[in-house]
Amino acid sequence: MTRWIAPGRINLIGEHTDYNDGFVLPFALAVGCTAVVSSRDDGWAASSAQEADPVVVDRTGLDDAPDVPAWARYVLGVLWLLVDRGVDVPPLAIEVDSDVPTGAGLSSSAALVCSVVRAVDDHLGLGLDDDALFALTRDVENDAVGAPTGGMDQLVSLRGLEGHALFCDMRSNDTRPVPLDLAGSDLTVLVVDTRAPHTHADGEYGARRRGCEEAARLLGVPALRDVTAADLDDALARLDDEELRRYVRHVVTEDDRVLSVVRLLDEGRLEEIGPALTASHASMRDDFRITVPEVDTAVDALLAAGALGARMTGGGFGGCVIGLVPDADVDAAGEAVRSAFADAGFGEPDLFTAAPSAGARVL
Ligand code: GAF
Repeated sequence: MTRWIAPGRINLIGEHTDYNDGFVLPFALAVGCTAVVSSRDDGWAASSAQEADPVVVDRTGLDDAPDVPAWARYVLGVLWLLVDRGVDVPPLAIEVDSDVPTGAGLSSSAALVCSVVRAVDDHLGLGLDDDALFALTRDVENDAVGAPTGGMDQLVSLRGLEGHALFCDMRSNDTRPVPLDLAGSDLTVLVVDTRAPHTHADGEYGARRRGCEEAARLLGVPALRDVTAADLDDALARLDDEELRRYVRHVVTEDDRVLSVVRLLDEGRLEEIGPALTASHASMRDDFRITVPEVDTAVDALLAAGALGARMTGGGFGGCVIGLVPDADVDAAGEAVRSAFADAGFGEPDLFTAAPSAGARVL
């Protein structure tokens, strides 16, 4: 039986730009979710090594299965949406098993849906092309699960490449691997899982997205990607609402930072990207307002301990922080974060390193 794996991700830079048709620069992690598909006699069955009970449904639609838990909607949603697209999907059993931490902002859900999509496409011999695979994974999250996310996580889980970050244009969905030679630069991406609870994350994410769409409407552009850094002051002057102004400033400057980091990486100047990472964090903290005290504390501690740059990664309101740290300073940086958390009375963070790994593939 063929076993597919799809990875979680770290976003190096470009936060909340994907649903504004903008730019992102994530990389795939070594941890991932595996999926195996087999035939059965009747209905569709989803089982997970991380869940006690399998879920079995008949082959009807989403509306007929309102009680399916979220993890199984990611699995069965693939089949529901294929039926929607006119595919005759036979009775199937899908088994998944993941080592991506959940609730840490490392895209365990993208790993799940991407592994299932690749495994189902393979099992049924559908031959979906890159664009169709991506559209299906994104639609499962948006339509079958109901999370209004922007597609970055699925794109990098499908297309990540070892040793590279993935530059993604989220309007065209074109992607290009960009070298991220950490070892050759004696640098480490140190990840701090703050384990801060994701309070209000879902509602706040949707509110940011709606705010950005409203700002684009008021500015008369299809999406905030169409406001360039050169247009920013003029655009801000045309908005009355201070909150919308802050959203626009974050998205426009963040797109610009992604482009500047891509330029530096293309030129082999990895050790120079730190200031852009730190500026991205400041923009998320002060303008987009999606950080929490734990992530701000981790960023400050990493920078004070010698990180070249540090930022929260992912949707926000908790989750992980990354620091770009010289290899020689990694232990001290980790200690600095632990001690800052203890001083602030936060729970113990989890620390690990991350290297750019391959996207979805057969194991
Ligand atoms: C989450 C979403 F799933 C992504 O689409 C993206 O918007 C990210 O938050 C913020 O950059 O991971």
